[in-house]
Amino acid sequence: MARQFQIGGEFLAAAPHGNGHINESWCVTTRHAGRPVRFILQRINHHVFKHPPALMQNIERVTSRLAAQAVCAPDANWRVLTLVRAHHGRVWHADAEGSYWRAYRYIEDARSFDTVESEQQAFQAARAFGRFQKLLANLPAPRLHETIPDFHHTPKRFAALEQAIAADPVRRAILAKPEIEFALARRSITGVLLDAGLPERITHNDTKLNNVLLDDTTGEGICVIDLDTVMPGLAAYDFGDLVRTATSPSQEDERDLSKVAMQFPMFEALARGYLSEAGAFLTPAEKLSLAFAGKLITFETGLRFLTDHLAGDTYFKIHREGHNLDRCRTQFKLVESIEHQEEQMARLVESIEF
Ligand code: ADP
Ligand code: GN1
Ligand code: MG
Repeated sequence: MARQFQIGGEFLAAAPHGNGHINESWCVTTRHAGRPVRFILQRINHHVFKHPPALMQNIERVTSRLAAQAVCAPDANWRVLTLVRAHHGRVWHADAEGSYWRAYRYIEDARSFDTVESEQQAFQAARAFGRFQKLLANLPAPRLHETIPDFHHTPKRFAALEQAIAADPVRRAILAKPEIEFALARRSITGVLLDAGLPERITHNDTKLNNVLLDDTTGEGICVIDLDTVMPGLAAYDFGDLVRTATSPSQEDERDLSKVAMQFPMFEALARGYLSEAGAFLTPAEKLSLAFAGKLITFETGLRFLTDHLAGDTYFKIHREGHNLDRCRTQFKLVESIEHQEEQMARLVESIEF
């Protein structure tokens, strides 16, 4: 597959790369003028992303826009994902089985983290996503394609859970009773962001900590990656998913729930990092929505894991029996932890000047 793209040089190796739940990625190494050069090759999951060419058009527009702005800021250290074209000139290649592929140049001397290790990392990650939103705020028309319609429509996610409970196709509802009850008791929060009259922005929508690369030497957040879900959304979704993935020291599938907790200093670092960039365009109402968004997106992600567990694990890749239920449990534990600190979180966000 690597040979379908304009990566040149002599093919040396390819190995699976990353921990994503949806697509498949490989790191490809070739030799150019005696030196190794790396690329990321990805197969897009077309069961999840139904129109890969439209998705790739979004990514092409977004990366071009970011690259154009990088030219205007030559002293900035941030970098932009660069697509590598296939030999026929498009930025994707469809194989004989109907799968769509793409390639990016590898961003060297930087890496992503699955769990947060320091406040500095939280600050840097949030700052990079805030800058990403800021740089895309005035993307010229047309509107980006919705690569997954209603992606963060929490009431629809809630309805999907109710349907999975009713259908119970693999008879798992009985063993997930505590999680189902936890979810059903919180229906009233599902519509809060949608009903708040917040403006539509271009958002990333999958801002988990491992979707930003931090510089190996300086720790600076230098590149936002995983752009499949970049589309119209609410600014709060991106901040919320950062709270979900960068405030607890635990893995998303940790089985020891005593390790799962929203650490306030990490939240503060996220809020300061995000607002240091996004503060330039956010309205007061959007700023107010940030503290709540962490709880909502964590809850929503828990709903999605629980729904997939009940449906028989058809969406998220799993690596063990009950994996999605374990993931759901960490999300709900984190929701509880946030519930205990909600007021303090809101006060902190309010107090940050920008
Ligand atoms: P997934 O949808 O599987 O999460 P990602 O696009 O996030 O796919 O890529 C998986 C991992 O590969 C990332 O967490 C990151 O560590 C690495 N990665 C992706 N793209 C690049 C790139 N251009 N340069 C360096 N590393 C990358
Ligand atoms: C998926 O592709 P990946 O692993 O970055 C999912 C996100 C979830 C996340 C949970 C397209 O993200 O929405 O928040 O898993 N992506 C899609 O870890 O559904
Ligand atoms: Mg990813």
